[in-house]
This record gives sequence, C-alpha cells and structure tokens, in this order.
Amino acid sequence: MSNAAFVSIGDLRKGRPVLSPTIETPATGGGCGSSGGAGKSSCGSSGGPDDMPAEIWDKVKNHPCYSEEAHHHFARMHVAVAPACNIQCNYCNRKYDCSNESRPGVVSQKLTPDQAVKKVLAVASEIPQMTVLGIAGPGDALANPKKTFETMRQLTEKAPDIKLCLSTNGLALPEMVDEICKHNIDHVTITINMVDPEIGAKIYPWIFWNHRRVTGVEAARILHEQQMKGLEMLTARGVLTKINSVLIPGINDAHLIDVNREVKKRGAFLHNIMPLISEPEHGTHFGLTGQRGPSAQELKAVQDACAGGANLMRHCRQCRADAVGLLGEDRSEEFTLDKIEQMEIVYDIDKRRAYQQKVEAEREAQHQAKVDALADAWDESLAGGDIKVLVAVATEGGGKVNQHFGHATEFQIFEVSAKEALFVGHRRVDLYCQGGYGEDEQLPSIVNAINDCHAVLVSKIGACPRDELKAAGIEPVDAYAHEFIEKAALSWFADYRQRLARGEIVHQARGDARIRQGAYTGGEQAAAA
Ligand code: CLF
Ligand code: SF4
Repeated sequence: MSNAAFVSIGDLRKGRPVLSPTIETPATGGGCGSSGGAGKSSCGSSGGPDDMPAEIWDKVKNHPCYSEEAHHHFARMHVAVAPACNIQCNYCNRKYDCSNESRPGVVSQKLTPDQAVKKVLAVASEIPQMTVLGIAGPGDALANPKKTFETMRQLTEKAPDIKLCLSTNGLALPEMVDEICKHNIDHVTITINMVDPEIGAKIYPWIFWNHRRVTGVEAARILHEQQMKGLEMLTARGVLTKINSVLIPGINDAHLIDVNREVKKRGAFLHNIMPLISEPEHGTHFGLTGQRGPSAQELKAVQDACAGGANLMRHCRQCRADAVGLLGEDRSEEFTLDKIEQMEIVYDIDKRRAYQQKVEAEREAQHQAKVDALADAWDESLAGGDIKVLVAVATEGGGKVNQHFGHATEFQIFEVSAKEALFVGHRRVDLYCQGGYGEDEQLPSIVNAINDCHAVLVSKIGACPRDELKAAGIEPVDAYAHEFIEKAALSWFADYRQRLARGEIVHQARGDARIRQGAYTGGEQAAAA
C-alpha cells in the first residue's frame, strides 16, 4: 500500500488518521476539498472513508484510478469495443490506442460487445480483485454508443458487482448522459486539454459535428462547450468525473491551471494531468512536427501549480485500451480470444465478494501497520527545516521498500520534507536485471528517469549500478529494506539532514528527469523479457 498522500508526522502526533486529505464531493460543483500536509493540495485520489460521504467512498474505495491506495490492491480491465472517433487530436494516430487513456500501441484485438462480455467474465473469474470495467477506446467510447452501451447493458445483468467506467473526449457527452445513468455507469473520464478555443485549435484540427467536419477555433469552441455542459450534467446527477489533461509543453502547460480551476468549479472529482507521448514513429501530427512531451519536472511543476484546485491524480499509468490487471501491469496477453475459448469460466459472485473482503481487510491492516510504524518513528528533534527532496523507491507492493534495484520496471517518487513523505508520481524504467545479469547499457536511461532524485531506496542493489548512481549524484540506499516506504523515506531524510549538519555532505539541487516514452509493457511482461 502506498497510501502516500500526506503521511504527515504532524497528523500522526495529533492522532489524526494518515488518510488526511479531504475530497470534494461532486454534487456541490465548487469548493476546494483538498487539504492536508502544509495546506497544499493533495493527491486527491488518496482520501479515506472519513473524508467523504459514505456513498462516494463506496464508489471510490475499490476503483484503482479514483483511489491511489486502491490501485495497489484492486485491478481494472478495458475492453476495446470502441474503434471510431468523432474528433481528431494532434497527439493521436487512429491505428494506435486512444492517447486519452492509453499509451500508443496497437490494440491487439478489437471486440464485439458479446466478445467483450465473455472476456470480462473470464477475467473476473480468474482475477477476483478485478473490480472495474472501463471502455477507453481505442477510439472514443461515446462515438460508438451502440457497442459501448450494449456491453454495459449485458454486464449490468451478468456481472452486477463490477463497477462500470468510461472515457470520452466529451463531444457527444451531453446527449449521452441519460444513457450513461441508465446503465449505472458511475465513473466517467473526460479528456479536457483546454478551456480556451484559441488554444484548442492548436490541439484539435477538426471535429465531426452535425454530419459535417468543423475545423479551427470553431471546432474547439464546440468541443469546449460540450465538455463543460457534459461535466456539469454528470455532476448534477452524482456521477463521479475525472478529467484527463494531456500536458503539451508550449501549448497548454500554463493553461492547465485554468483548466483545473474550471473543472473544479463544475464539480470534477479528480484531475489527472498526463505527459504528452510523442515520438515520430507514432505517426501523429505532434510526433511528426517534433512537438516534445514534458520532462518529469515540467509535469510536476504544472501539477504543483494546481495545488488548491481540483484534487490531482498522480498514479495514472496511461494504460492501453485493452489493459487487464493492476495499474502498471498488463495481463491482456493471458486473455486473448483463443485463450478465453479454452477457459472454463465460472463467474461466482459470492466467491469474488469474499475474496475482495479479504483484500480490503489486508489493505486496512497494512494501513494501520504503517500508521503505527510512522508514529514510532517520530522524533521531535528532527522537526523544522525547509529542504524538500525527491526520493525514488523500488517496491513490489505492500507499501514497503521491498524490490531489488535490478527488478524495478518503475520507481515510485516521494517528495520528502522533515514532516512528510508525499507520493508525487512514478517513473517507468527499463529493466536492469535481465536473465540474472545486469544490463549496463540500461543504466543511463534509468539514471535519466530519476535524475531529479537525491536517493533511491531499494531492498538490494549490485555494485555496478551503485557506482553509476553515486557518480550521477543519486544516493543508493538499501538500509531500509522491507520497511514501510514513508517511514524509510523520513528516516533516510533525517539521516541526510544530520550528515548535512555535521558538514559531511553538501546539499545540492538535482537536475531534471526524462519521462520514458514508448508503449507501456507492464511489470510482468518486462520481467519476463
Ligand atoms: Fe480505465 Fe480510465 Fe476507467 Fe481507469 S484507466 S477508463 S478511469 S478504469 Fe486509470 Fe489507466 Fe490512467 Fe485511465 S490508470 S489511463 S486514469
Ligand atoms: Fe484519438 Fe482519443 Fe483524440 Fe479520438 S479522442 S482523436 S481516439 S486521442
């Protein structure tokens, strides 16, 4: 568990629960719900049952995208039933997954609603902690309403315990809100990249509207109006909304602060600011014109600048439109149509519920253990000081520093100060240890991905990467193996400050870090490579 938002020592001392951020409820359409830590906006996806009405908590608690904590325990899956789209984004190439919700990479198999339902039941019987079914492309869920809603209709009947979720560009949203509610789709993501049509015209060359193609600022204006109207309608009906925004440096970076403000006004539950993925080989307009994506620090700067606005999601993995499994892993290869044909599908709702209750109990126990460990770790003498640093953490779950450096396919990033260790994102990297041997040519790219960090916390690390990290100014730390992440990060930071005070080291600002581009391969696949 990495219930990381605002694990504030101050809170612990006052006996407050670690799950401190308040989440804004969607019905009011206003008001900042975020609080925590030093008054900063939190990763709003990390709220707990005390932070929101029971009916909202019920929707959020096992949705891996809407709850940062849940994503370590509960899985989602996507079915690729929606190939068509009604707009063109400059970061999209139709033969790739929708960039709204997925890394560019072809969808392996497009599905009919019947095939999709069969696949969902197969996954649900194999992965009982799969709690959410999302339709996220490869085009736009609402530009394919028949297939989308037929899939949802059948699932409501056949798998009533699965939460339904969809993602859309918003153009067709207002006309579809009734249908969305009819099918009990409780979670809707709208990709909103602008609230100013002049900026929109740089992102969207055209939309298809009232049977004709509309271009330029006019197209962006219509899209913007539809998005705002759709968001307001969903809020009014109590559907939880998440806004995805693609950060495009030089086009909408500073503007995303306005987007955050406007969607918050209209009741958005979460705002997920994602980096543009743009490589020439994707064949997108931006890829071909050399529009770059943001660096890790550019992304973090925009997210931090939105502090106090709509709550931020920081654990998105930009997954594929046919992803299956926990966020950050992709088990879709296990559930191809041929393989499903061979499976015995037993959808046992009671068994699923019992399993999920066990997962929930485990999550609570981990949460409490972490609270206790942190409270024990508190040392009054370490309070104060205004230095903040980033640390990278290798973890394979349980909220602990428990992964070998060489086995990491991503690092969690925590911002650490004297009083808190705050989860601020993750960085995907190429696997260092392959077939039992370290691949030294991978090291520069791994260093680049965490180059803004002062330390990397791991359970173990070999001599070669240790030296390379040190040479790059990143301290490799294996002294806190198997401890809870926040406790480990705070303990390391206390030691760091003591060394500073003794004059053994000099505090230096770190550099920037590169966000790894390219199709997401997921932990298991990468590990198997
Ligand atoms: Fe899928 Fe999206 Fe629903 Fe989640 S994903 S439709 S809200 S079930 Fe999640 Fe994946 Fe990020 Fe999307 S990590 S890309 S935010
Ligand atoms: Fe591509 Fe999605 Fe944009 Fe449609 S909405 S053009 S599928 S990124």
